[in-house]
Amino acid sequence: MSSAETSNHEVVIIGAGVCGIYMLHRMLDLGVDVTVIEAGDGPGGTWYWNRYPGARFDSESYTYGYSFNKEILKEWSWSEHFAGQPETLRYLNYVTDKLDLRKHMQFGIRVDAAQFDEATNLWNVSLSDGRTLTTRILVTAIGMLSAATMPRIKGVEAFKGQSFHTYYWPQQPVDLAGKRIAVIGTGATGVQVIADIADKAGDLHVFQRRPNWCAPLNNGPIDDAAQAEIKASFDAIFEQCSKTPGSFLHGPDRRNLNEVPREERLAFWEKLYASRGFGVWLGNYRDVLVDPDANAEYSAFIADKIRSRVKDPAVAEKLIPKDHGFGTRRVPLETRYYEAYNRPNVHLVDVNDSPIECITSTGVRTTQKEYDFDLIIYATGFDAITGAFDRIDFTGRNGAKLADKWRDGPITYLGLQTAGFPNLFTLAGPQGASVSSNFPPGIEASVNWATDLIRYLRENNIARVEPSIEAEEQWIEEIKASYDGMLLTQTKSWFTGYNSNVDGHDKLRYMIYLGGAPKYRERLTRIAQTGYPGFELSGSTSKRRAR
Ligand code: NA7
Repeated sequence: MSSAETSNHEVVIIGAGVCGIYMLHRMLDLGVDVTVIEAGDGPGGTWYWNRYPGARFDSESYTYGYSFNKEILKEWSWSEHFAGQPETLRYLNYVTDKLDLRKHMQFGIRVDAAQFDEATNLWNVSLSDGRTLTTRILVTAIGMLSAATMPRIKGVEAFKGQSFHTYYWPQQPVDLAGKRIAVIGTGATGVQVIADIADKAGDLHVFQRRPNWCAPLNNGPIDDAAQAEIKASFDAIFEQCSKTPGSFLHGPDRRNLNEVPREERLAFWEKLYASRGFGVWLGNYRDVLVDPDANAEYSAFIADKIRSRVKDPAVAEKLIPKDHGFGTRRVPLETRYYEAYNRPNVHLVDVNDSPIECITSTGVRTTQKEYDFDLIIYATGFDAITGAFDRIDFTGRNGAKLADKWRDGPITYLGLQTAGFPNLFTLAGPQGASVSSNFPPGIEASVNWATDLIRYLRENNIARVEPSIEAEEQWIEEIKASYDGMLLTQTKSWFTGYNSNVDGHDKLRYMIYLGGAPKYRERLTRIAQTGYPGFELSGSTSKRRAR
């Protein structure tokens, strides 16, 4: 196809990650003319890009696979309780081929801009290869952590050695053996990288601004007996996930901390600390994430765990967060992270004591010292949830820009649509429940809902759907109410819209729905069953169809 050519579709999906793959499958089932535009050279999204050592998910593997296809559940065998990135990427490629989706995906192409044409009720989608697509429905499946952010440190370009953000870890092997390596950033990503490369690097310097509360992943291989049990229990596994607020296997203990005798709760916490996955965060007494005293007591328990694992008491104290309580930011799950600091080749640099002045051609200069490195790894996070939207120039009705509308924080209805941008489905975007839950179950609910609405539009020859301003206002109030009392709203993190490397992201933003996945799903079902209240359905496609 020549670069100036335009092709028409009924649905265009941006992104071939976990969400885009499932949405494509549902659209093909519906008999829709659909194409997927993907920036990577293959499917996988998050799992295509994040190839850094140690990358793996913190959801139990068997809850991370799609639940919708029994044959896939039977055929695919996860090798570990928490699979690493290469395995997850293989899985997503396997699903893509199993469902024969690849031929509907266009790789290595970015969507630069999308403009809604009110005369035709179509979106014009401008691609990085110069082509334009037109489509009635535009679906974003662009990832919530896909807009990587580099630190605002002078001299990043000056470094002559190898350096990259973890999101852009090269596809070719990176030689770490014996190398002098810097890692900047100690979020969930930094923690995974550090733990994984500590015994490979010659010298590893970790530049830490704020420590996080980390806890053991307690990963392990899945043996044949466990595999058979998992495969026989998928109904129960997904049923359990459907009941918990975050769609994980782990839901809160319904008691408050003080209702349980101290010895019993200490024994319970020991059990949580030794158990797999997010139980240590999400399986706790219900008041730990809302009551400052309960949170302080649990944080003290975890702090002691860190002290017991790090030999140098001064280093241990540096690794214990003092500015926020356990679980009020995303809890990195780790494998021997704290033990890495017991190695003679691993050094913690607290940038609060010695701020980084600049990156030099040979390394990093702090106010106290100059370091030489062969490799600098930036584990500095993402312009989370809305960053990927800001990188596409969306223009809705009356020339309105999405970036302007969302400048001070996202505004949506249900996290699925936004007024003024008809037929734009923001799956896995801000203010839905998928961003605050185990991702695949979260997106399955949103994709199924969007599919039902698209079917409804087609069956009724309706040209346009968008939420009313009133529905949006009401949803924002609900989102705000869901933040009420949550300790995480008092902490700066990507959950609450903070990023020191992005202009304007220095105050609380209402990025995610915190009311829990079951309540959110109920809401979606009710709206679909009652004719989509809060949405304005207008225009007719019947003439177009009759032609
Ligand atoms: P995060 O959790 O946002 O972590 C980014 C880290 O980078 C964090 O420790 C930041 O410190 C640090 N950072 C950012 N800028 C700087 C500068 N300028 N100097 C020093 N340190 C800096 O991103 P991740 O990729 O780790 O995790 C994102 C999600 O991916 C994760 O939650 C999982 O769901 C998967 P700060 O804490 O802001 O002081």
